Amino acid sequence: MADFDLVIRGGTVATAGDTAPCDVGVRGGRIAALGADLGKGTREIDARGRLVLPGGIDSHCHIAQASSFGLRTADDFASGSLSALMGGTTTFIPFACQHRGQSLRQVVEDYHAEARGKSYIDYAYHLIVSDPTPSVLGQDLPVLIRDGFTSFKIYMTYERLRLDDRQVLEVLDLARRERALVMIHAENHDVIQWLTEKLLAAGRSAPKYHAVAHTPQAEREATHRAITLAEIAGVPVLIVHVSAAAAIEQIRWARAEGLAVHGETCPQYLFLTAADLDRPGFEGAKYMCSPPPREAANQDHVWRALIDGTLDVYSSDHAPYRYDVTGKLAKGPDAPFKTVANGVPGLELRLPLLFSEGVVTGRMTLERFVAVTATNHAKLYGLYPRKGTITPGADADIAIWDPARVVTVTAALLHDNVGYTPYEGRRVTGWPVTVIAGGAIVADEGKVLAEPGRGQFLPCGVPGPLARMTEAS
Ligand code: DUC
Ligand code: ZN
Ligand code: ZN
Repeated sequence: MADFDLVIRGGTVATAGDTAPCDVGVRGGRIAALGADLGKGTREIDARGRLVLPGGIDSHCHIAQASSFGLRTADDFASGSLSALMGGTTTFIPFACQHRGQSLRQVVEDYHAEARGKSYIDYAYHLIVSDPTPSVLGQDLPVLIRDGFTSFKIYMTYERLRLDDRQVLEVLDLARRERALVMIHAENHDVIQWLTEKLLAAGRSAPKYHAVAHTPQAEREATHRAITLAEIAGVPVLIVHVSAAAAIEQIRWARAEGLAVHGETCPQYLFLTAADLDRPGFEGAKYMCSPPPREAANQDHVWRALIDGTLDVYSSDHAPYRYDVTGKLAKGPDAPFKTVANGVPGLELRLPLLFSEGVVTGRMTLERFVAVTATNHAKLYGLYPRKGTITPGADADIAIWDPARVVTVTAALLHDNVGYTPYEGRRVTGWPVTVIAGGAIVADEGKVLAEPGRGQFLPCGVPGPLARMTEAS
């Protein structure tokens, strides 16, 4: 009789803390043992020459979500989770998005119905709170937080989602009382509106002007204000999709003041630039997201902040809209930039892009890669140590990487429903060739070996910063 259901033998295991040659024994869907020369497994994987990493956690993606203009994202829980899985991500945390007037509890029920039977990977939800009425703050949110929805995103811009400063304070105060984590989209709404109106009045309506309207100063000011409001409310906060060097400086300042301010960035701020929005014709629309990709020189600042710990997590902000009338072209091929759906896809390439440009180049350690792609997400959102690491007792969610595999990216290779990738034609080195979720081999050499619906809903615990997480890994 075998000792384990599965043994991954001869690989190099990396966590956020260490890298070492080590076998991994899996039993009952969990990691049962780490060590040299483990006993026999019913199944065995020869991982010689390979890296054995925790499956990625993508804690910022928009799946089966309706925008405030009524457009629906191109990916549902089946295509989105499959795309994540094939890129080495084994847990994702999309949003259950409340539009104004909607009951938050009903919104959560609706997303549960969307995900059930479809997701290939385990999932949790953040809530998007756009209507913080007294009953939402006093009744719905406290109950939802206790049910495992312990993080929520709020917006300082977007006409139909944004909260004013007083509402932001009220949400932060509730988060402090109930031990939840607030994620803030920090851009100054009035600045963006004012610049947009001036640009459009001058006939500057092409996609490239989106990056002009969403100026870095608007991000810097709102980041500072978000930090200040969290300081006044006395609660940790996470600034999501940080793009501008000037916003990063605000986070550094806050940390130096001893404030519990966390930061997230995304592939589009490391690998795309504002020049991508100026591609011929209307092609720039494919690269439009908020905040937008910045000038080329800005990328270095984002890299440094992700490497030195100023930014804690690296997520995709996968917000998939096809380049057709269901998405980017809904208002026509010449629509003014302000009417084009915001968002870029990135679930599947998030990890390979960072591995190739970060780890393979020697810019980022393997341990830091694991921290910003998996471990810190689990800690931040109360899923650690069940998720995000390789340790006895953790779920056996593992991506086995061939660190030398060279892949040329093309949309046809990907499993989302977007039809294009902003990273078309790039060559990446390193690829997650075998993916294991809950102890089962769910993907191998490009083949999908799992069924939709195997993924389970994960209630989140107390977010790390609220549980006094201070450790920087
Ligand atoms: N910006 C967001 O805030 N959300 C989704 C996509 C985007 O570009
Ligand atoms: Zn956002
Ligand atoms: Zn987003």
